[in-house]
Amino acid sequence: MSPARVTALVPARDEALVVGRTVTALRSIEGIAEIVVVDDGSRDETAGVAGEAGARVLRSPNNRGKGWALEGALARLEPADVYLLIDADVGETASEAARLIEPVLAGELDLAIGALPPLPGGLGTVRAVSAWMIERAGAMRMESPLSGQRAVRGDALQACRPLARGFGVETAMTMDALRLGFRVEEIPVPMTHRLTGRDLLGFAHRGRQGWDILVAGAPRLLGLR
Ligand SMILES: Nc1nc2c(ncn2[C@@H]2O[C@H](COP(=O)(O)OP(=O)(O)OP(=O)(O)O)[C@@H](O)[C@H]2O)c(=O)[nH]1
Ligand SMILES: [Mg+2]
Repeated sequence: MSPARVTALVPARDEALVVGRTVTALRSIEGIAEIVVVDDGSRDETAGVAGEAGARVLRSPNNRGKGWALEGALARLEPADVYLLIDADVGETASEAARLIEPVLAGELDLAIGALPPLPGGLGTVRAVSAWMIERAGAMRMESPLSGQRAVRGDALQACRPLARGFGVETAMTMDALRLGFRVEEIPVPMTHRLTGRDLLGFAHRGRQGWDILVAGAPRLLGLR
């Protein structure tokens, strides 16, 4: 039997400062066949830095948001047995993602979600809304419902397509996977990412996240999707 094909997908927008370290760390994980950086209309050198670090780069000239960028990448890529989704801003700590791949490769889980140590930052409102929706839809209590660090079996990810737009992608994927009966668990991972603070930009970011999560989650809660 040939080994399972694992593809890493790294959504990135304006991450030139860190994406190189993330890609390098992913390259240290055994068994990843391909690392694909999904650069979504970055205004900086993200694509060049990612390519130099050894990633394949799928680049879109316009910004489509995280979920649709990932959906577009899946449509273009050769199917994989397992996908590893890793945010571009986790840097060196991406090497810890091996802990997410293992239970999926072992057939123990269909979707392994990385629970990162809590960072100070926001008020937790967006996270609470996401967690509430997931609990309503799938009776699972989550610490890190917004975590973009996840390993997922190819068939489970296919069943959750089309992915929700923008920052709704994680919440919707978890709701869909639970509804469809896939085995979903959180795995603690000692990873970190860029801290979004309590300044104006931080609140704008959270507003966008919250909106995307409501737009993705509401139809699922109402059974419309
Ligand atoms: N492809 C794509 N990636 C994006 C887009 N916006 C953000 N990303 C990437 O998605 C990942 C998560 O975005 P962040 O801005 O770090 O958001 P977050 O970590 O969920 O938010 P906080 O926890 O509040 O900091 C990062 O790797 C971003 O570069 C986008 O429009 N398109
Ligand atoms: Mg982040």
